[in-house]
Parts: sequence; C-alpha cells; structure tokens
Amino acid sequence: MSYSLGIDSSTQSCSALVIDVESGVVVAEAAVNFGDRLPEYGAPSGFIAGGEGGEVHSDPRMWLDALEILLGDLSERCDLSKVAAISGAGQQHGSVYLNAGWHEVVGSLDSGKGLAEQLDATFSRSTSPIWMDSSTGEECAEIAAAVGGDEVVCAKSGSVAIERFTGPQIRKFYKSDVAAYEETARIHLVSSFLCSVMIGGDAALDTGDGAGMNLVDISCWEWDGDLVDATAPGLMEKLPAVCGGDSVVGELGEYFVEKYGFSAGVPVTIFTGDNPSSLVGMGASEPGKVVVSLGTSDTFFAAMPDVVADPAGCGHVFGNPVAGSMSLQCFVNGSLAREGVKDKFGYDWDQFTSAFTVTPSGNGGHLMLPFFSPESSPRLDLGGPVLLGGEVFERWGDGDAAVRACVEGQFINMKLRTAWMGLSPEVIYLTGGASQNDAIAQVVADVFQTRVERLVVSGSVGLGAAMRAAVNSLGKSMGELEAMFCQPDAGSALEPGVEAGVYEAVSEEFERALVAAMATD
Ligand code: ADP
Ligand code: XUL
Repeated sequence: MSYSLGIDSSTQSCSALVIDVESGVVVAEAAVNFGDRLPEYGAPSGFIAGGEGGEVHSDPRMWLDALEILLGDLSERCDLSKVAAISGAGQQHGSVYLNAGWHEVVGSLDSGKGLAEQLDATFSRSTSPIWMDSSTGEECAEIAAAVGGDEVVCAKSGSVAIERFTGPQIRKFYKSDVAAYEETARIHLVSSFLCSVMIGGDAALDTGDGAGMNLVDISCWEWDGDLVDATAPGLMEKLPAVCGGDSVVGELGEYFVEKYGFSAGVPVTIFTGDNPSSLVGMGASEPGKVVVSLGTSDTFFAAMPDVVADPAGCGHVFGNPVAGSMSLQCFVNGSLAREGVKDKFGYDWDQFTSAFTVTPSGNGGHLMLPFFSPESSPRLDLGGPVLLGGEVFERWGDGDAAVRACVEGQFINMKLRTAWMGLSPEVIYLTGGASQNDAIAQVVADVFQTRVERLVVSGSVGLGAAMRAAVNSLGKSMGELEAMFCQPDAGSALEPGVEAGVYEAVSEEFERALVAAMATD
C-alpha cells in the first residue's frame, strides 16, 4: 500500500496521477479535457462561452462528471485498491453555492447513480463564477470602502480587493439574487467542493486556496470578521473551516470504494489551489526556487521567508500548503492570448513555434501589449491587444512577428510586474501546458536572462497533491519525495541565448507603450 493519488481539477481539464512512494515511479496518469470529453456543457475551454460584462462561469456538474470519467480511466490503468493516500487541487477562486440539502446528500451518495445527478438538487446557484470572471469591480470598491480602503484589505488578506477573488464574487451574487444567496447554506471553493465530495462530508478549505478569497486574515489564517461582514450579511455561517495544508480531513467515501475499487478507509488530505499545489510538485515549497506556470493563466510564484506585499496592488500572498506563505503574480492573459494569436493566423502549434525561427530576438521593433481580455497584472482593460511597429504589423499583417511579439510581450510584462518580490533566481522552473514548447521556454530564458529547467515529471499540480498526501498519510518526508519525483530534466534545460541588452531596450519601450495605453484606458 504505497500508492498516493493526486487530482488536479483545473480550468480546462481534470487530471490525476498515481505515484508509488516506495519505488519512486509514476504508476499511472489520466486526463479528461472538459471541452473534448464533455461537449454537452458548451464549454470548449472549460468555461461557458458568451458570458456578458466580464462574467465567466463554469458548470460544477461538469467538474463532477469529469472526476468520474477520470477515476474510471485511472482504474483501467492501475490497481486503485493500492492507493493509501489521496489529495487534490482545484483552479483557484472559483466558488460553488450549495443549499441546506447539501450536507445530507453529500453524506449519502449512492454508487448506483452519478455524482452530478445526485448533487444536482443541492446547488443554490446553478453555475460557478471562476477566476477568469472580471465582472465585480463595483463590489471590490464597496468591500474596500467598508473596511477602510484597499491598503487595509491588502494588509489583512494579502491582496487588494480583486475582481476574480471569491469574496467580491460572493457579494455580487448576494446583490443580484438575494433569495438564492439566502438559500445558500455553504459556499465552497472548487478545491474544497471536490474534496467534500470525495470524503462524503463537508471539507475545510486550506490556507493556500483560502487566501484567494479576500476573506482570510493572513496573519493568523482565520476568517477576518470585518472582511466577511463587508462582503455579505450572514456569510460567516456559510463558510467552511480554514485549515493548514497538513490536515487530513476524512476518509475516502464509500461511493468511490464501491464504484472504482479503492480500499476502504483511505485518508484524504485537504485539497488546495492549483498554484500552491504546483509549488509543492515543483519541489519549491521551501524558499529559494522560482516557478513559472504556463497553464490557462500564466503565474509566477515562490515560497517566501517573509510576507511581502506588492506595492502596485497586483500581486498576492497565499498560504504555502507545506508551511508559511508564498507570493504569486497571476497573468490572466496566459495561454488563451497565445491561442488568440495562433488562431488569428490559422496556425497550429508547430507553425506558431516555427515563427520564432524566422523572427529575431527583440522582434525588430515589433511590439505587442498582449492583453486580449481584462488583465490583472497590471490591472487594465484595453479592449484588445495593442500592436506597435509599422503599418503591416499593426493591421495584423505579419503572423510570425505577431507570435513573437505576443510571447515576448508576455514575459517582458512578467519580469516587470514581479520585480517587487525581489527575487533574482539562478534557475526558473517552468511548468504547465505551454512549458513543453521550447520556443516559448527560450523566450523566458532570454527575457529573464536566467537558465530555465523543466522537471522529468510533468503535471506538477497533481504531483504536488500526491506528495502532500504521502507526507501526511504515508510517513514520507517532503525531501525524500522531492528527491524521487522533482528532478530536473537536464536534457531540456535552456540557457539565455541573447545578450541582456536586447530585452532591456525592448522592456523600456514596452513600459512606455503600456503607460500610454493605460492613460487612455
Ligand atoms: P490548465 O491547468 O489551466 O487547465 P494546462 O496547464 O493544461 O492548463 O495548459 C493548457 C494550455 O496549454 C492550453 O490552453 C494550450 O494553450 C497550451 N498548450 C498546449 N500545447 C502547447 C504547445 N505545444 N505550445 C504552446 N502552448 C501549448
Ligand atoms: C491564480 C489564478 C489562476 C487560477 C487558475 O490567482 O487566478 O492561476 O488558479 O489556474
């Protein structure tokens, strides 16, 4: 009994991996892409298309269906009865609204029926706002005003009031549908919702994911009464407990034992957010390593010895699920912006990648502010990308230059916006779906003037969950697990290929263009 299972319910897919902590091998992996496998939800990229006014929602039933398909696939690839520890992670900030029937239904799931079918009647809000939602500017201002300004929100919660964060989202729900808000008995994050379903009970949420709500006091990792009151009336009793990442919150529910062949009594470790979980899976839970994740969003994060806040109010402090805290900067225009450019020219990923071989580093004066949708770092809404550098380029007439301009712009912006963390890493550890693309990874190395490494085991979010579960329930130390599973893939390491000066000049130009665009924003 030395298998540990880690589940990753992210924006576009639900994936998992099973590790054997004695032999140090990944025993099985599986992934369910929401758009491909569950097209009936009308969410080709994991969210319901066509939201208005910045609203972006997903259907929580889709996450449940995907979990079932995933476990079914996994049970065909390995003997799930050997799993002795489980944890997981979810996309951050998304929230699930449940009525008074929730506690009873989640505690008596029938393995003869589906999860979505049984939990359907427990949703007090039929869809879940997710991290891509930018519709709560008004609510952010109201919450900040109620507690004494954004500096106070930031000092308490580790972030200023942020549109995609759960507190402002809850406030918007309360304002727009009081009756449904009042019918809500419990509000879970994606992570704690799925953890609850797996234990057949009401799970706590962890400090890593909880800090993404603008509701938790990061000095003691408990709900902050002022922020909770400023968000919506009666909210405190609708919130689950907050616990550290080392908490075992229950045993795997009978439903999963009967349906997928798990053993009875498997301990389940509290779930966390996808970024905090990735911190662990990248072997970066101790201060010293910087991780850049290129998933649907791009994120830059590191475990921190001290709590440091972003003076520009764009960065965040989250709990580190192993101990202490982590700093994180999120770039909402991540993979979907790269895809936006790719699709505009009808390219596939190979053509996208080839663009870097026919364009020079620094892009010969072609520059892009690569923000297709409202961005969080910096906070702006330009209504679309801004292109600068000649008439043909500016009217989207040069596909290859546009590809390079998008990617260079993204990482120049990342370097500028993360300077507040005061980190000058010798290596940047890259993960997430786009990190396997060598051309993109090379731009990261060039812009940051830093060696870039990827790990042998990809899927750092699921891996981090499996590692945390193994520490909590299988008596393994994090150091042992890192030595087994978090080794860099030496063959894929990349060194900077250009002089520092190339991007220094382009960065100055980028910042000037950004300031000008924001002035008219
Ligand atoms: P999430 O965990 O947020 O659901 P992933 O980490 O799985 O996302 O990353 C998915 C993204 O990876 C896709 O949106 C896609 O744009 C990107 N991606 C996949 N393959 C490539 C590639 N070859 N080059 C660049 N990006 C890629
Ligand atoms: C982090 C953030 C995203 C989501 C989805 O603040 O909003 O990275 O966690 O990956």
